[in-house]
Parts: sequence; structure tokens; C-alpha cells
Amino acid sequence: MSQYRICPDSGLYFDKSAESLMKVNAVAGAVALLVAGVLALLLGLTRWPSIHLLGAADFYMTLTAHGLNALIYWMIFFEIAILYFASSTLLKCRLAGPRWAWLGFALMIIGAVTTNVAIFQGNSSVMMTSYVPMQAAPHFYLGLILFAVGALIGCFVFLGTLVIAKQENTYVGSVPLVTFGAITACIIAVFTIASGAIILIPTFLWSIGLIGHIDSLMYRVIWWGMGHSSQQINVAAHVSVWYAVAAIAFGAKPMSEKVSRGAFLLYILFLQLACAHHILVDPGVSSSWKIFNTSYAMYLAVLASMIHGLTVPGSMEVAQRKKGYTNGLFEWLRKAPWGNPVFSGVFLSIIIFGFIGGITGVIMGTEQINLIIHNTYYVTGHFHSTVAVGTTLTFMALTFFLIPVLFRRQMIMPGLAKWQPYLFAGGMTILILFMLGAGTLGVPRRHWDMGFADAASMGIKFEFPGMAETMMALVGIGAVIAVLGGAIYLLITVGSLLFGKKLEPSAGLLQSFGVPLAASCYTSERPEPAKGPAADLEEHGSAGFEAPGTFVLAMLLLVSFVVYYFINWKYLASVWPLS
Ligand code: HEM
Ligand SMILES: [Cu+2]
Repeated sequence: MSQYRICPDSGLYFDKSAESLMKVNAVAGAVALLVAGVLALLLGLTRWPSIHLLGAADFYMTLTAHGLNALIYWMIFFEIAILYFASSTLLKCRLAGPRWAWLGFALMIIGAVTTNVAIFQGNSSVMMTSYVPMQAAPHFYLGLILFAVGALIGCFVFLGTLVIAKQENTYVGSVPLVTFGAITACIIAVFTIASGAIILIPTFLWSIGLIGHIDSLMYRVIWWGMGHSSQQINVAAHVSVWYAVAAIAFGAKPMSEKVSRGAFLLYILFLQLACAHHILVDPGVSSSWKIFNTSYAMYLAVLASMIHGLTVPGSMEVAQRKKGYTNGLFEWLRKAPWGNPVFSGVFLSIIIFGFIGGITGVIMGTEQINLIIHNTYYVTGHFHSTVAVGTTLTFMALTFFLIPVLFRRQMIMPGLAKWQPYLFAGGMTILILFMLGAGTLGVPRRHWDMGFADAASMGIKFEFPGMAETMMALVGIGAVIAVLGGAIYLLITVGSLLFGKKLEPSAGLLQSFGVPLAASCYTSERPEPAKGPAADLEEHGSAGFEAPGTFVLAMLLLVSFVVYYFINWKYLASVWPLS
């Protein structure tokens, strides 16, 4: 048996090599988020019409780098850390092939750096989708391919760890729900990376001149096999963390384990098909295929998210009611630990992901009403509510839990940490709502100059409806607040790892830089049965459906959706005069 330690505060098991790998992956993710955040500020200030900070070339370069660093590097580094946590830590098992895991990590770092270098050299401003026939420098694609190979190795290490855990009987019964969610994320990741290889390898060969032509329609279909699925990795991962935080913060059990597991299965079965929503206006794929995907298959995927969105807060409600917070519909929620950023981050993420992300997603995924907002700033508003708040805020919240538990450091500035989720979520909500508003008025996404100065110089004049410019300024204000919230997260995280008081046994960041530890905190004896949060994470069973407050919230969501859905159809009728 290999070396591990048991966290004295949480009871969690940390295999020595898995622990270092979780740390370096999480830290690499945070560095990517830092880059993405600085660039986000520049983008926000450029699209704020009266500031219009960057020139056109810099804007598109910045946009490319922001998208990739935020959506690919930050998310996936952090997810690899989660995969190791969900396998090694939750199953109390040594990590399979730690050397392979380090190789994977090295490839991911080399890949991420290579692509970033290509972007900032200036000839690869193809944005994160890199649609052909736009062409980037060869090392732009090469970096992405290396990163993907590294991530794939990480997935296999995860799967290998599950096999070892089974063989060595490190857990009883079936795997915990959080691990099950991580398995879902991993299966989708393998599909995602395969689609990525199918499209990016030929594109790389095309960029060095070995392939003469790549069909741009085919490119988009296969690219979105990767691009859409990778969002589902994010969703499966952050939903798993939601369940984990419900267990950690409340000792909550899922309302029904079977239903939650079934919902994860729906992700695997139906989310991939829903990638059709990215090619709704493309010629070349048939209307009936599009309609089947976006009007039938998509709803099964949405159903899964709605189940999680209901059962996670529902399980919190059940746990709180057991503790005696039974007055009225919402005492359980009022008396929730709102000052604890681990809880508040996750809860805000659930609300914003569910209400804004969910509703706008269904609107955009409906073939007919999609036409009103296709390729507008609305799209950017949508995905900033799903991944930039839903996933990012969840991972931020989890980090606050991991600082003492994994890194064994006391968090610095706990008073500021309380405010961090509100600041980030508040700024993002302003950003998102006004992106949606501006998009509804027709303001395009990925557009450097909504004033169309070039067109005016050619005598063509175009103006957006009245409020559009104001809304774009408000997007900028939201961006400034959100970036501040993100900066505070990084300040607290990095500051705690460097300067936070060391907790016993003192693992700390130093270990990942090769400084030896006090060997005494690691042991190789068989672990004792878990206590504390670790036990809550391992436990099986269902808590039942007594959660009236959550059902009221769900009804509110339904009503908001229905009203907004019909407003959009009405709006479609008005912009599309047939008589
Ligand atoms: C401080 C927070 C953030 C702010 C203020 C921000 C702001 C922006 C802005 C202004 C754009 C430009 C849209 C356009 O003109 O078309 C953008 C694009 C984008 N953002 Fe963010 N963002 C933030 C965080 C994130 C996060 C956390 C993610 C992902 C996890 C993300 C993913 C993206 C993507 C994928 C794009 C599109 C890139 C492209 O079109 O190729 N953003 N963001
Ligand atoms: Cu999608």
C-alpha cells in the first residue's frame, strides 16, 4: 500500500502522489484564470462604447486568448484535479500510474503555453472556435492537440484508479454519487477529446500545408462535437461538486440517489446530440435533423439539469429541516450559512445557472426563436451564465474548502472571502443581463466596433435601437465588478497558499515544489472508517422528497420560463413580418 494521510479536519483521505497532482493541477487552473481575467477586463473595456480601449487587431487576439484560457485551460486543469479527488480521495485508493499522471500534466502545461505563445505572437486570432478557412499558426493547433493528449492521459489515470479501487476493495457497495458524476464527466471527456482529435489533427496538417482543403461546414459540425461536449464535462463536473458541497456543508443526502444517478446517465445519452444547436443556421444539415435534436433530444438533457437543479437545493432543504428549521417555506434557506463562501458560491451558482443559463439555453436551442438572437451578444450572455458563473463560481467555492483540507493552510482574509461570491456573482449578473439585453436589440458578438466606423466611411449608416449603447456600457460596469470579484478569489487563494498559517500536518504548497514533508503525517496502514465530511461524502441512501420550499422555487422557474418563452415567440412574429 502506498503512502497517504487523513485530513484531521475533514477526515478525507489523501494519497501522497494524488495529493501533489491535485495541487499542481488546481494551481495551473488558477494561473489560467488569472490570464483570462486580465484579458476579460480589456474586452469589457473595449466593448464599452465610450471607452473602446483596444484596437481591432488586439481585440481579436485578446478575445481568442480569453476564450481559450477561461473555457479550456482553467476549466480542464481544475477538472483533472476533481477527477483525482473523486477517484483517489473519495474511494480511499492510491492513484493509478502517478508517473503517467505527471506526464499528462506536463503535456497539458506544454500545450497550454504553446497555444498561448502562438496567440500572442499575433498570427492566430482565430478565436477559440478557430473556424476554417481562417488559419492560425501551426503551433496554435499543435498546443491544443498536446493539451488534449495530456487531458486524455488524466482521464485514463482516473479510470485506472477506479479499477484499482474495485480490485483492492477500498469501498463498499457502489461508488459514491460524486464519483459517479465524475465518471459521467470522464466518459463525456473521452468522447470530446476524440472529436477534438478528428478535427484538430487534420486542421494542423492543413496549417503546415500537407492537406489542401478542409470543408468549412464539416469543420463546424465536428468541432462542435468537441466544443459542445466539453461544456457538458463542465456541467457534469460542477453538478458533482454541488452534490459534494451539499454533503460537506449540510451533511445532506440526495433526495433520491437513483434519480440523481439516472440524471447523470441522461447527460451521457443526450447531451452530445444537443450540439446541433450550434449549427442551427448552417446550410448542409437537414432541418428535420436539427428539429429532432433541438426540440426532442435537447429536452432530455435539459431534464437532467433540471433534476439536479431541483435535487441539490432540495437535499439541502431536507437536511436543514431535519435540523429544526421548519418554519414556513423558506426558514431553511434564510438560516443557511450565507457567510460561508463554500455554500454561498454554490447556491448562487445554482440559481444563476438554473434561472439565467437554463432559460436562455432553451430559448437559443429552439430552432425558430434562435433566429432572433443568433450570433448576437445574447449568446455571450448565455454562456457566461452557464460556464463563467455556473462552473467557475462552483470551482471557486470548492477551492475555499480545499485550502485548509488539501493544501493544509488557513485561509487568509476570511472576512473578504465572505464577500467574494457575492461580488463575482453580482458583477457577472449585471454583465450577463445586459449582454442578453444588447443581444436582443441585435448587437453582434465578437465585434470590435458596434459603431461601424468603417461602414460609415463608405457612406453606409447603421444604428442600433436606442438603449443598445447604454446596455453595452452597463456590460462594461458589470465586467469591472466581476473582474474585481475574480481578483479577490485569486488573491485569497494564492495568498493563503503562500502566507496562510500552516495547519498540522503541514503539507502545504511547498511539497509540490519538492521540499520534503515531515514524513510522520503519512502512513500506509489500512485507513479507518471515515468520520466528518468524508463520511457524508461516502454515504449512500436517499433523503426523500419533503422539500416544499424548493418546489416553490422550481415553480417560479417554470413560470419565468413560460412567460419569457412566449415573449420571444411574440417578438419573433414582430421582427418577421410576413404580410
Ligand atoms: C471576470 C469575468 C469575465 C468577464 C468580465 C468576461 C467578459 C467577456 C467579454 C466582454 C467577452 C467578449 C465577447 C465578444 O465581444 O464577443 C467574453 C468572451 C468569452 N468569454 Fe468571458 N468573461 C469573464 C469570464 C469568463 C469565464 C470564467 C469563462 C469560461 C469559463 C469565459 C468564457 C468566454 C468565452 C468562451 C468567450 C468567447 C470567446 C470567443 O468568442 O471566441 N469568460 N468574455
Ligand atoms: Cu452547446
